[in-house]
Amino acid sequence: MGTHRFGRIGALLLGVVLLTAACTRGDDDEAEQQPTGQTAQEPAPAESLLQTVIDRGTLRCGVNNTVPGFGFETAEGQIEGFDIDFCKAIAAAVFATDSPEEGTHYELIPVDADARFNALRAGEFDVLVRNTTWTSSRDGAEGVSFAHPNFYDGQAILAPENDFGSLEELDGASICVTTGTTTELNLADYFASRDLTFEPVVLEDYEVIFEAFRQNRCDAVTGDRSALQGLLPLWEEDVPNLTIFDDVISKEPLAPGVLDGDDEWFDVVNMVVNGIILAEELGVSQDNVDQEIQSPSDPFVGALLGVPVQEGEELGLGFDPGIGIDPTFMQFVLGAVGNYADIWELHLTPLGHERGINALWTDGGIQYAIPFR
Ligand SMILES: N[C@@H](CCC(=O)N[C@@H](CS)C(=O)NCC(=O)O)C(=O)O
Repeated sequence: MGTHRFGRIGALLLGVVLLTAACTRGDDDEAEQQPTGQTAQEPAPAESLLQTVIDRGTLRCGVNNTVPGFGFETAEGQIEGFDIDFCKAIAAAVFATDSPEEGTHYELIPVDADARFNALRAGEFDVLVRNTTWTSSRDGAEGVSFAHPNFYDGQAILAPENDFGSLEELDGASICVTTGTTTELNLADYFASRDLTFEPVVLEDYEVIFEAFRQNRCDAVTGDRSALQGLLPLWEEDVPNLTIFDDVISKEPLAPGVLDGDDEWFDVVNMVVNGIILAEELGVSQDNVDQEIQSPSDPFVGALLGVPVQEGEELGLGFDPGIGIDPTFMQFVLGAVGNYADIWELHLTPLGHERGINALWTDGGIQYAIPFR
């Protein structure tokens, strides 16, 4: 067991104080405050956000800037990562450009876990692309429509490797967790279901969590495995010999989200995510997209790229799914960020993320895009 600077009682009190001070059930509390039968969603907008974004000329994405690999601010002040590329991809699709530029075609608006759904409802951004788990209450009472998950994640626990041999040994430990997350709720359920106890130390973000962990105010930290894995090398610079247990505490399908009630905008976001995954399956990448545009390998590729390949299509009419943007939108998306494997290799492979269940269904995983047809 880890050493406590304040001891068990201190940690417990801290947990209680923080639980009281913070909006601990976060988005779920907020949803519960709605009168029965009503949802937290704003009235439907007069026009689709698609038109608003086109008129504005800039897409606004709500993002994370503290999770390495997914959305992380570099020393140069640039926010980069896997989720950020999905934001760029949507901008590429909407503005028909294969070089979307920050500040022109898209803006990245960092938002923390607890504020994200209120900010989405308040119209602070057009799409939330921030390691956000699709759950029933977020889909329902919170008024969010989730696109196809761009990353299937699971919750994990990180601790000093010499302190605990297994999750069971964390019985009675203090665990740092971010407020307003599924993580916070799952932790309580997981421990209760195994008759284990723990002392929650509920904090607002990873920066504060790491400080608490470094000062022995919590024995372990829980979060999405994707996030913990990215943070581990950074944290080990200060606290060596950390481990992430293999146990999977929960399912965390992470997906971009938009406000309910705007099918046109939802379709654009959802079809971009699907197109990126389908492109990997069809073998169309950032490297070969130009060649595939000139001469598609097969009709499926032609349909993905909006390029005519069939008899009778000589007049230049390619397949159009009719989602309100140029039917060649995937040409721009692939030119800008590439397919799912391209994005993964750029941002996640260097951090040691294995594809695992995020492999394509054809490779033994569960990533499965709808057909473009
Ligand atoms: N996927 C989970 C967790 C998302 C989340 O916000 N995770 C926290 C930590 S597990 C995070 O990314 N925090 C960023 C930060 O701490 O700055 C959810 O949607 O509730």
